Amino acid sequence: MGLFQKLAHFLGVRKKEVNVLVVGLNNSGKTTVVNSFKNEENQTNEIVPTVGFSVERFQNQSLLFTAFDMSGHGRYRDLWEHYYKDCHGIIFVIDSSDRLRLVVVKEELDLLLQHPDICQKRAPILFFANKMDCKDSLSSVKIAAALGLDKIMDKPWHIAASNAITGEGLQEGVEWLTQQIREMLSVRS
Ligand SMILES: Nc1nc2c(ncn2[C@@H]2O[C@H](COP(=O)(O)OP(=O)(O)O)[C@@H](O)[C@H]2O)c(=O)[nH]1
Ligand SMILES: [Mg+2]
Repeated sequence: MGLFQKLAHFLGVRKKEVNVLVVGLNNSGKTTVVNSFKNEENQTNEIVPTVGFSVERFQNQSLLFTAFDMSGHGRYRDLWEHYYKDCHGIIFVIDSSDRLRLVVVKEELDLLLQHPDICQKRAPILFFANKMDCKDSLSSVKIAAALGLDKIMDKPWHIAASNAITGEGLQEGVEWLTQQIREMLSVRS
């Protein structure tokens, strides 16, 4: 069974829709990650366009992925924060070769973690230290340290180095996220 099918399979037995947000700065690799989850059949892809801001949504069975860029100098913040309320899990994609913008990534992560719709829930966060194949990329350990991930106490989190183009590292990450969402939903029901 493929990666995505595994996740959809266990979630498919549930009536409830499960929402996974895919966030990160522009150019980090979100669209590439989401595309790697798609299979040929049974997929819908909706792009919600707004001037200067777009949201990509992709649904398969009861699993809905919503991806957007955390950029635009905060002008579109209200538009993307609107999606925080209903999310069950978050995939945070980082370009690990973009050292200059790591400080911006940290600012966005801190704002995400402080947001009222996120800080109240135990939604698991999967970080992809993406573009691990690039010459200048930082290791996942260094990214975790730069972002202060060890300070996240109230939510399960995990960081995996990835290459979204070849798919390397994606499976490990998604398996972790699947397990976490499963536990979270079974505790609640
Ligand atoms: N070398 C390398 N390039 C990547 C990787 N993931 C994405 N890219 C490239 O980075 C660029 C931005 O990717 P995209 O998925 O559009 O980023 P988004 O803006 O976050 O949706 C594209 O040219 C991708 O082909 C990766 O793991 N390694
Ligand atoms: Mg994109």
